[in-house]
Amino acid sequence: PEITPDYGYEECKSTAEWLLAQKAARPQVGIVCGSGLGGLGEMLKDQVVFKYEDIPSFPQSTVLGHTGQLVFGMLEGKPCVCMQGRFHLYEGHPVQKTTLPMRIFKLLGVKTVILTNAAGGLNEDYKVGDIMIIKDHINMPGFAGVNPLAGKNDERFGVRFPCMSDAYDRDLRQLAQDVGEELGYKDFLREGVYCVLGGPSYETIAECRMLHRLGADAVGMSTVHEVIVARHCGMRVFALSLITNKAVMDYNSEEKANHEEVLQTGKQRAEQLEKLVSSMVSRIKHN
Ligand code: 6GU
Repeated sequence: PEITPDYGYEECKSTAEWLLAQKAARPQVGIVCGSGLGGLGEMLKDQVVFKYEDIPSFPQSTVLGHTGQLVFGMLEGKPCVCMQGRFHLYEGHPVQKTTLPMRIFKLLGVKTVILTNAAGGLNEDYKVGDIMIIKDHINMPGFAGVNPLAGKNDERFGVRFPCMSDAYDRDLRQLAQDVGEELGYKDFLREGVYCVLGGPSYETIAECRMLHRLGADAVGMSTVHEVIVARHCGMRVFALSLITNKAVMDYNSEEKANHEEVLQTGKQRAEQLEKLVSSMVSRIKHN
């Protein structure tokens, strides 16, 4: 009989066990690749690859620039799992479904989650191609009650009211600064606040101005919900935005946000972003 997915503990557990039974090695680090940034997955050695459609209870990815596969393998000698393609609210998934992979990561044994995304720059100092270390977020859909933890809480994952003031691990952010400096990335490495919106339409000029005034440095359509669920179940989190375009803040501007520009910028800076992440992974310690 068809089982209605509830995205609960038992369902996550059986998916994790199914994956491990297919000779996937227990990963310590879980990586989520943003639009056009799936190249990280190709850096893994000794790969075991699963198409999302073949994984029990796994959602399907529908966006151009997102491959839709889960890759297990070794990065810098550490067992990792990498999502090439993630799930977004704008695809029509319920928010709990977009974050299901985080709970599967947890049950696979992941200790640290690294997320990447493409984002629009709101901070006027930011340039296209900048890499922003996320230090905090604004969960705009959360203000309207869209939170992946809404509903019955399962204590096996975490507490009813999880803290979010320490969501973006300070030590990992420092590590990124150190590694970035060593790699010579100082001129384009930033640290700032990421604001998530539901999408899929890009922001109006008035919306960009509002978000900027509210303290957001970059705006996008992902990551925050995954971070909330990852923190709820006690994984460490690190996240990066690639600034693929500048959010339009001026009524005289001729610029228009578009997905092609987002993917194009991703291509130009992807290699450096991947190098930053892999160098970090080589230095992450798990006790
Ligand atoms: Cl300008 N806005 C949003 N919401 N997401 C983006 C973006 C802009 N650029 C890349 N992703």
